[in-house]
Amino acid sequence: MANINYNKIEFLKSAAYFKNLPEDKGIEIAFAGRSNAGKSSALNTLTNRKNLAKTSSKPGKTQHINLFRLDKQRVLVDLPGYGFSRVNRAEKKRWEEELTRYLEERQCLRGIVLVMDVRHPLTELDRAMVDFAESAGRDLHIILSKSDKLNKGKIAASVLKVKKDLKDYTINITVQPFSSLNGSGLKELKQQLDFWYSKEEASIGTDPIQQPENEAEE
Ligand SMILES: Nc1nc2c(ncn2[C@@H]2O[C@H](COP(=O)(O)OP(=O)(O)O)[C@@H](O)[C@H]2O)c(=O)[nH]1
Ligand SMILES: [Mg+2]
Repeated sequence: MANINYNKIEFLKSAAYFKNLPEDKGIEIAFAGRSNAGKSSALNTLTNRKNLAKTSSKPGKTQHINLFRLDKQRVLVDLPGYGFSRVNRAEKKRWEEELTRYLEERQCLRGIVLVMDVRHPLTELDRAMVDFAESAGRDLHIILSKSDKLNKGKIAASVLKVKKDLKDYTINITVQPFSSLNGSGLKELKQQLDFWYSKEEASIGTDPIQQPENEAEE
């Protein structure tokens, strides 16, 4: 299994629409979660950056799909957070359509990391996200963030509850606690990503994905 250096990451592209995404090549892993769940912090902790997400998202572009390149074949995708009250209905609808398309059609999407607050996981919108993943047949790795806010017993109870609530889904779902504050769970997260990025390595092909762009797409 590949041992990937997650610190070696560069901005690739920012896409408002599915059609603006780079060519469907290599392996993508997407991070999703409701706004404020700790997705940006988790990405920053993973990549050892102060503000990875900010490097690409200009104001007003929070609803874009941001792609970052780890190497020629491996891409990390930062999906827009959901449940954001500032987003109007039209914007929400557009986002749902683009997300559905991304989950259903993107061949190179290997797995989704879903970030949820360990203290209140599986909100209605999280459920909708899990259902999206289930109907698109996409495997999920759930990280229960902000684990530094709870004691060991309560963390274990939250993990167990999420596993139990999701036991009837047919996709592979793994669950782990995580803290961007103290780095606990980082090793497990990297192991899962290494696994996904290594899966079917032989079939990735030799063509590199496109080169990074400096200009973000409208
Ligand atoms: N205590 C603690 N706070 C966190 C953690 N991760 C994120 N936060 C805080 O939660 C808030 C939202 O985090 P952010 O990463 O921006 O969430 P996003 O909207 O999902 O990208 C910020 O105030 C973070 O400092 C964590 O692991 N522990
Ligand atoms: Mg964020």
